[in-house]
Amino acid sequence: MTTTTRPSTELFEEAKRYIPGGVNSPVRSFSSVGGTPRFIERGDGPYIFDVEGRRYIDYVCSWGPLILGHRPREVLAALSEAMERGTTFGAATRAETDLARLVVELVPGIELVRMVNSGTEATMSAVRLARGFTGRQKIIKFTGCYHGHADPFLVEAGSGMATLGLPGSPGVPETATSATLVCPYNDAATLESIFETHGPEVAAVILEPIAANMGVVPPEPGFLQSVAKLCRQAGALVIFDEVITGFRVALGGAQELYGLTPDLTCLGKIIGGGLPVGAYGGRRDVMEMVSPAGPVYQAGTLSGNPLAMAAGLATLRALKAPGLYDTLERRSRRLAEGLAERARANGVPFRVNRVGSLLTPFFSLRPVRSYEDAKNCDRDAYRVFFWTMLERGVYLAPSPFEAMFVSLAHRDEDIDETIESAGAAFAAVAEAN
Ligand code: KE4
Repeated sequence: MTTTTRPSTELFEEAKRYIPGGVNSPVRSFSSVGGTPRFIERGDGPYIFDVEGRRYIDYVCSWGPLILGHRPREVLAALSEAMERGTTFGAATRAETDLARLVVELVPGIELVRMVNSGTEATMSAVRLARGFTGRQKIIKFTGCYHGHADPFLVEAGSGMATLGLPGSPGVPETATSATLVCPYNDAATLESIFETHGPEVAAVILEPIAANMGVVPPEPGFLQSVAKLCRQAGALVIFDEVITGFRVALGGAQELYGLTPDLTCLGKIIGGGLPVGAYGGRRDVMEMVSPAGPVYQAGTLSGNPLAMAAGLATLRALKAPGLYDTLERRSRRLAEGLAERARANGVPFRVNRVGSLLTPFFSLRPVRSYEDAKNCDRDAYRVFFWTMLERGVYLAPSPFEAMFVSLAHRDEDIDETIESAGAAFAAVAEAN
């Protein structure tokens, strides 16, 4: 293992000479919290270690994929076995069928599934498929939801778009977003009025069944049911973007948790076990429109890559063990309650939105139920909290519009240490106010 003594500050300056903004994905730049991103040398279990050897309890977990923690032994074993046989063939392999069969077994709404290489590829393909299947053009998304960086979604998106305050993006032609209608999340009344005006032209509604790119904002009771009902009445498809929630909030994702089956589901992150995998799947009659079975074209050189399939299979098979989601629930609840207790002890306005091991700390007195609510939270307080936690060895998302992820590698002592550090971080927030 090569260790470098050059600090992150120097590495970041060099990176910026060759990579836009010094990073390969904007949110990693720490632009929302300021300062220099830590260059990470390695990970192990619940920890990551930066190039200067500092250890952090990691709650980013690569933005969700690492539900088993870093370097889980079953994933490393599967990868080294697969690597002995080569890395990629550009041809059909058994591993692709094995992972597809397991996804069909685990995700209620998926009868047929196509592997791609990212969540963005999954969502953009699902929207193309919905348009091809219905013969309609319009899609509806929700403000603050993020579905990756494909053109049709870059309107009032969440995640890095929210972090950077980008209402849209240069380079996205008007023609690409003119068929994208936007509705506030958790606002069934506005959705109904959009359908009243545009219903017969709507191909699909795409949404995160639990929003996690404006921070975590769960669906209000009845909201998902209203989406499904309005779509059914209008002949539009329901697309659940479960790139984050898939295999995270339950083994069958949010659709299992809420007992609501969409027409199409988009997956990413956990399905690849830390390697690049996205997937989209759903009703057989819809998915059979996908090339070469049907006319809707979509392709990818490394889709279903054998190494990525091996990592994904090892991860999903490990998640089938009984009781794991109860463990995640118990530890995550203890973390959320501990954070809230330390905030109260320091008189800091604070709340945690949480579903299972997916949670976001909000510096707000009021409930956070929409993108507007999330944008009104105290971002300066989050910045102070973030840096104090980082200096105390706890690595949170460098943006208030993301989530914390608890993995099965986070033990009780790590949760306790995190809560301890949060006490000092809330004191620093109170001090700064
Ligand atoms: P990717 O193309 O980044 O694999 O997935 C896009 C995507 C689609 N749908 C949802 C609900 C997502 O959260 C994402 C990507 N998530 C962000 C973090 N919130 C990835 C982190 C990043 O952009 O670097």
